[in-house]
Parts: sequence; C-alpha cells; structure tokens
Amino acid sequence: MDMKSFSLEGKIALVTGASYGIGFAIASAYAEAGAKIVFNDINQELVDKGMAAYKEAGIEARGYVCDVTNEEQVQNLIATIEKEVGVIDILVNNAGIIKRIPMHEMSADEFRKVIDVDLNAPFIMAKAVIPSMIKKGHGKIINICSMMSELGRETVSAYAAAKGGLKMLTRNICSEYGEYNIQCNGIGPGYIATPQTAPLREKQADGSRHPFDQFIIAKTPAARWGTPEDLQGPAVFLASDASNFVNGHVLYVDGGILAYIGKQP
Ligand code: NAP
Ligand code: GCO
Repeated sequence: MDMKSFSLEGKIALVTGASYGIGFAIASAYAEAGAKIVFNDINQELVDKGMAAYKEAGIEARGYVCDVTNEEQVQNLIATIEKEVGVIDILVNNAGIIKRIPMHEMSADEFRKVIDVDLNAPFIMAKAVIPSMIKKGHGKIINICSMMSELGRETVSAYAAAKGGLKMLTRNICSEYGEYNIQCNGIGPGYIATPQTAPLREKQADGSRHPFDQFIIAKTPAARWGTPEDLQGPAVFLASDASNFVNGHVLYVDGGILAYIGKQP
C-alpha cells in the first residue's frame, strides 16, 4: 500500500469554527499532513484568537469572519477563498452550538437557532463548495456529528434533532454526489473536553467531580473524556485519498460509548 495516500500535501482545507477546540485540532492535523488551512469564525475576536494559536503552532493559516448560517456571507467566503487561496478540496463542517434546556421550557426560537447552526449551516456550506468540487473532479466533506446523532438525553432536544439530521444530510450528500468523486462522511465525537462541555465537568463546591463527569467516565469503556487530539487521526483519514471508497459513513470516535450497555450495578 502507498502510505502517501494518507497525505494531504497540496490540498486546501476549510474548517468552520476552527479558532479553538475540535476544529483547531483537526485543522492543525491537516496542516501537519501537508494541507493549506483556511478557517472561519463568527467574529473578528475569535478569528484573531485562532490566528494567534495557529501562528504559535507554526501553522500558516488564513482566517475569515463568516457566520455559517448566512448564505450570502458563505457564498462570499467561498468566492474569496477560491480567489485568494484556490478551490477547496476538503470542507469540515465543525461550527456548532448547543443549548441545554428542558424541551418543554425551550422557546421555538431557541430550537430554531440550534437547528440553524448545526444543520442548516452544513447544508449552506456544502452547497457552496460542491459546484467547484464537481469541476475539480473530487472533494471531501466531513460533518462533525455527535453521540446525539444516535442517542437522546435530557435537555438537548434541538441539538439531537440537528445532529441526527446531520447524519442523514451526510448520507444524502454521499448519495447525490458520490458519482462526482465527492465523499461525504461524518465524525461522531464522544464526550470531548472542550469549552462546549466545560459546564458538564465543573468541579462541585466540595471539590468532587460533577455528577455528569462521573456518569460519562462510567459510560465510556475507555474510562475518560476524549481530547480534541483523539479526533485528528480519523479526520485526516476521512480527508485523504486513503478513504476514497468510504462514503456516507459516520465514524464514531467515542472511546466505545455506543458499543456499551453501561456498567452493571
Ligand atoms: P464549540 O464551542 O462548539 O466551537 C465551535 C466554534 O464554532 C466556536 O468558535 C463557535 O463560536 C463557532 N460558531 C458558532 N456559531 C457559529 C456560526 N454561526 N458561524 C461561525 N462559527 C460559529 O466547540 P467544540 O466543542 O470544539 O465543538 C466543535 C463541533 O464538535 C461542534 O459541531 C460540536 O457540536 C461538535 N461536538 C462536540 C463534542 C464535545 O464533546 N465537545 C462532541 C461531539 C460533537 P462561539 O465560541 O462564539 O460559540
Ligand atoms: C451534552 C453534550 C454532548 C456532546 C457531544 C456528544 O450536553 O450532552 O454537550 O451533546 O457535546 O455532542 O457527542
């Protein structure tokens, strides 16, 4: 086997919402594998924070302000990247939000907002890059899904609805564009230690672990939270030629959560 098929040398990768956390870790791995990195975030402050972090890691990245839910801004972003950097080979739909509110207390606007960022935006982004990918003769689209693409839990109805929908959008992009040599796959991270999950790991007043923290450790055969770095190898694989016949798949990177019934009492 030619190990060069795992290389991203010469590829252009756009990772959304990649100033920190999972997106930053994935983009950093892509840079190490040889890709040129482009990222966006919701405001200038976050883009500046991201630019400083990439610089510190020795990565030459380009950052743009763009709200992924705004189709006009997204179309402008893609046109600018094509002009300033080139046609995008790899798109990672990473930007996301969560609202933890019991469903019967959630307003329809709050529900819509989550669906907008976590489901409508990946559609808007993918729609914007696919025409150039078709012309170029290949493309990789990677949607960051979730445990909630498969499982429910209290307070995350909108997030679960969006991430379940994102799994099906992944399969549909595969179905519709596979013939153009475009592969669309998902990554389903387990519980990963990032600012998004910080409230679930906060220490209790007496210094003990948050009950949700204990619950996740018990629910994960690996007996730990994941790190953004745990997602790097799978993300490089799905962006590289080594996965050219992998399409419409969600690769769960969860320390075994989905395989496990839970600790017996
Ligand atoms: P995150 O807080 O979800 O970071 C995502 C980034 O996207 C942030 O910089 C965020 O900005 C940005 N963003 C939000 N709305 C945006 C918009 N409309 N346009 C552009 N950018 C926007 O952190 P994360 O934990 O690294 O999560 C990354 C992805 O992985 C998300 O899709 C998340 O759902 C998914 N995920 C996370 C976990 C986990 O355990 N952490 C597990 C499974 C899946 P702000 O900082 O202003 O919000
Ligand atoms: C939650 C968490 C999760 C994770 C992740 C799991 O409140 O349950 O935030 O939804 O972030 O998406 O894969």
